[in-house]
Amino acid sequence: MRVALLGLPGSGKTTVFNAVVDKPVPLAPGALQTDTHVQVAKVRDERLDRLGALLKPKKLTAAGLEIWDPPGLPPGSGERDKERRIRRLAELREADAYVLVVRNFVSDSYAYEPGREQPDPAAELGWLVEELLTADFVVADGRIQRIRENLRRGVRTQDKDKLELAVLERCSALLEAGEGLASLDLDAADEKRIRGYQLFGLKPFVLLVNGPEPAAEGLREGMVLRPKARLDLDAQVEAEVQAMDPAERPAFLEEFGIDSPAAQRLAHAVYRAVGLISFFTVGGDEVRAWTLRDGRTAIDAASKVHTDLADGFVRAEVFDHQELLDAGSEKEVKARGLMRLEHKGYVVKDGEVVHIRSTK
Ligand SMILES: Nc1nc2c(ncn2[C@@H]2O[C@H](COP(=O)(O)OP(=O)(O)OP(=O)(O)O)[C@@H](O)[C@H]2O)c(=O)[nH]1
Ligand SMILES: [Mg+2]
Repeated sequence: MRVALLGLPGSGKTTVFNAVVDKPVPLAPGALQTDTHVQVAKVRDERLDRLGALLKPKKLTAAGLEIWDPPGLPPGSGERDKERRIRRLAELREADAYVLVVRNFVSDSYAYEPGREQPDPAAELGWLVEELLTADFVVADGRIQRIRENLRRGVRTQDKDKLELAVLERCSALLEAGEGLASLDLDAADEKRIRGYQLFGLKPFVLLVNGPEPAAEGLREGMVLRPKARLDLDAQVEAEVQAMDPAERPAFLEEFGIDSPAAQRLAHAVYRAVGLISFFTVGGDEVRAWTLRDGRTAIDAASKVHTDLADGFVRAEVFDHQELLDAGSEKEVKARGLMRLEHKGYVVKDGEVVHIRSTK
């Protein structure tokens, strides 16, 4: 699961990044970030800890979210630099989900726009949404023009092209009207027709208001991307806590009145926005948690673990992790008749232990 942080320069993306990953990157205030930082943030899961305590494997591996921290998106007005802005966004389309970071703290590092020390999260959000949807419009519209041209020339793929064109025209009409694509109710076939364009408007979003206060009136406007989760985070404080020795963190979190660390809250928000669940594998040496989209099947779970497992898939042995904790061992789960043999199409549930029987 690749999660990209998006926001204006100075909104605190790198600070958020440092609050959720294990190896902080240096902040260079005033300097323009040029590269995208990428690290995997571990998803804390008490169920995994309990399985580890029972089975004492050599290795206990948490599920991970790959977090991208790209350079900020400076607001460009209208046509200015449009090409360049759209190209920059193209690389970010590969992410599976986005966290929109808006600044809600006073800052003087807004070098690109003097006099903007006071936060205006609603304006930042509105600008970001417009930028993303404009880029989507350009992609959809470009493709529409090309298909129309192809149809006029009478290419052989007419039927397929016409179906794709119909979906793209629905998208572009919504985008042109300044609406997002969240209301676009695509069936599976139509979704597949335009999946390759990776439109931002069809992806899951989390809204992160970064600052000491939750605040933010007017955030409802410019919400056409319909973030499915919202986080209020003081990234600066959270990054400081994350830089401490893990044993010291809980006391500081309590002092700051923070219920659970940023990494955990961010992971929850992303899980909710995307619709993710966790399943577990328990081998001799390793007990491990994995993420899976809700509604996905045993064969999808198998290919997460290893493509070979999916290729040689025979059956999945499935039981709930709690049944293992209660029984004390896999053998006892089996003896109690709780281990089920499931087919490829079995929909994996949150918290299940899945063992793939495979010919490979
Ligand atoms: N007071 C306060 N300052 C913050 C907070 N988050 C970030 N900052 C400060 O704001 C400045 C910019 O933070 P960064 O995390 O580098 O912002 P960014 O979004 O990564 O910026 P670019 O990479 O240039 O796009 C730094 O000086 C941070 O210390 C916060 O929650 N509160
Ligand atoms: Mg940064």
